[in-house]
Amino acid sequence: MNARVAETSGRVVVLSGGTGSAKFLRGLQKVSSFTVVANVGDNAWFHGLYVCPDIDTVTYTLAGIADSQRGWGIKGDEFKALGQLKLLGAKDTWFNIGDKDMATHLLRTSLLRDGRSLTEATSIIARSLGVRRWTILPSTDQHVETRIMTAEMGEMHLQEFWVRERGRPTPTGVRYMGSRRARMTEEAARSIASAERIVFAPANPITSIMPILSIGGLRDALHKAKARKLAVSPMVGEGSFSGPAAGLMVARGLKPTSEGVARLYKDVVDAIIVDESDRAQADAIGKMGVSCRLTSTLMRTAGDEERLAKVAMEA
Ligand code: FO1
Repeated sequence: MNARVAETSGRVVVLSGGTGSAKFLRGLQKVSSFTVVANVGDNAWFHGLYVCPDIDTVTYTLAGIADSQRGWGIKGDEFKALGQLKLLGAKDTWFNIGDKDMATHLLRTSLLRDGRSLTEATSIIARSLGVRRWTILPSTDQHVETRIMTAEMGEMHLQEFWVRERGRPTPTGVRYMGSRRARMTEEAARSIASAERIVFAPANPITSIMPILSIGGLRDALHKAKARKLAVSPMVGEGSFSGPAAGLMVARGLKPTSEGVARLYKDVVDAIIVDESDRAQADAIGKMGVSCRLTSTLMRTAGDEERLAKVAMEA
């Protein structure tokens, strides 16, 4: 392991996506040290820069500089460079990269061009922003891309589907391009193998957690891990807190509910935390061999975030 990458902090590992996961991690920050194994399937190239939205959302959140209202980017950021790019006729200016956020992508891209791995670049950026107690690890150093098949417009990158097309085309399928060739990083493998508890954050199962599980070696590593493994369901009723989870679950032939999430994760988790309003699903989940813990999963306040994190540490 490179000397610049911090040793795994604590023995709690969180598999994480972006917005929903960030709230949960903000609560967990008050309760425990942890290592994040982050999704990379939403990574994309814009204006020659390598943008890693989920890694950055987690980094900015743990650094206390995230725009938590919007759910992505840096609070108080401006979009002057993007405005100038629009003026110059650049393409793909629908993806709103802020000026300070752009500095992250500039540094990361130049580190990658200098031969550093994504793991090293992530560590350097996180440490520069003051994130020391928590370790953020990309699930792989290779490029993996979540691609959405749609009825109206064919296949596209997740960011094109969600941001450019505002999630409007009907999703008919999902694939994780490059995931079969990609290998989990040594750092992620080590943290999973030595974890006492592995938590799947309340993240979009199809665009945040499944791209992580699709990476070579990762599912096996979870099977072998001695840790208690539990998921926090992002679904309440037939919808999610944010993002396109429900439509994408239906496209994968799953119920857009916590029961559907449990079916997706049943071979890799021992337990799932489900919103108490969905207690009617507890029996079906139990029959899958996954134990079901009911509690309020809403995270409206900092107190809610911390309380849910505590439940996830005890369940
Ligand atoms: N989401 C949007 O809905 N619109 C945007 O313009 C946008 C820009 C953006 C820039 C940097 C970044 O790190 C994230 C950004 N996101 C934006 C969020 C992102 O599209 C997704 O929510 C995640 O990739 C899924 O976790």
